[in-house]
Amino acid sequence: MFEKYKPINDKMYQVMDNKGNLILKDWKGSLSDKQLTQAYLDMLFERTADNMAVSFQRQGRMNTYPPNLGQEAIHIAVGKVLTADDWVVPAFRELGVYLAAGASLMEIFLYNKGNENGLKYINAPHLLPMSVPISTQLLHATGLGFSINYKKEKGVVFAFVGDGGTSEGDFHEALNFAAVWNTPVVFIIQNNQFAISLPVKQQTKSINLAVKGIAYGIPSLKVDGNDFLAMHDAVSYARKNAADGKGPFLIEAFTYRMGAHTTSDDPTKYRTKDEDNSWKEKDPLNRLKAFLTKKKLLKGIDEEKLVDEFKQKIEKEFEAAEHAPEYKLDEVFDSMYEQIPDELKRQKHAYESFLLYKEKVQ
Ligand SMILES: Cc1ncc(C[n+]2csc(CCOP(=O)(O)OP(=O)(O)O)c2C)c(N)n1
Repeated sequence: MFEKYKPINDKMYQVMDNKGNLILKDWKGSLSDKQLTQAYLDMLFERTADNMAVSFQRQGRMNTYPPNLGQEAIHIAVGKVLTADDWVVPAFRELGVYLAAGASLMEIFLYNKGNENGLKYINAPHLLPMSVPISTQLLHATGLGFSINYKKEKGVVFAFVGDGGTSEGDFHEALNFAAVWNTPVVFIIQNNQFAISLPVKQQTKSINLAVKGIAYGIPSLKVDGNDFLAMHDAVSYARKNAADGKGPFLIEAFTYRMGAHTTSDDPTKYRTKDEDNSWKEKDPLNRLKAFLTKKKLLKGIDEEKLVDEFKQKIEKEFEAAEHAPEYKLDEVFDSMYEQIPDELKRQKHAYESFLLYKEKVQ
């Protein structure tokens, strides 16, 4: 299906242009009109929640937050192909995927308020916690894939990493072993052009990031990550490939982080207005919306009213996070070892003394 898109030729798989017109004239997707419309609404929900998360942080009600603005097509495409048998191994910028896997917004807000209970994902048993140490999660993904084969289970692992993460040794080890052991892992590189302030051109001399998979013997594809239709084709194919026992697949989702790296970052320091504006034309929501509008699929949908309803729902989830109980100190120390080592006991005691001191001085 993707023979024409060899990474070595740097050809990117795209289905529609920036105005929602089909580039591949005889293209037929696998989603119904209803599912396509729902995908757009899911992207809209992700964007609304993401914008509100940034504003909660600005109001001083939440800690640092990594915005997802511009990367929603990747997330919702994966959300649409996930099955209950599949696993999600995140980095930290995949909001729509966490929700599709069953995490609640309340949990996500809770985590970003510094409460680790937010990583429990009560209704998402196959979603791993976000991974702040860059690329370490990919080794877990390969291990999970190995265990699926070993236990003869069904299911596929979706593993995420950023462009910057491809420079870490863990990325290379994970890909190598995933290929050698023929593990059912779909690696998705969200190439959003920057690792904080470092542009991808200074990250690697490779022609693109998809070729890195080819080097390890993994079929790989560069995809327009702002084109929902292309992303959905790619992740559906990769999932089937893995589920059929054909091993890992790598997707470079070519996109742009339209917001800041996190709420502590100021991107105007390292990129230009022109660059930002050129990517606004490729906004993934506008593109899918234009495609659906041409097919008259958005008739009868009052977007403004819908966004208002989304906002009320999101506000409720945030308030629930604000009223959630504090986590117990024991939880910070007790989960790693069966028997807590002396050094950790010492640290726990020191921390307890600090908390008592804080209580006294407040
Ligand atoms: C091992 C490690 N090194 C450095 C950092 C600091 N750090 C946090 S995010 C980041 C950039 C990550 O960029 P990328 O992988 O492209 O993902 P993006 O943030 O663009 O989604 C860095 C260097 C870290 N968290 N972990």
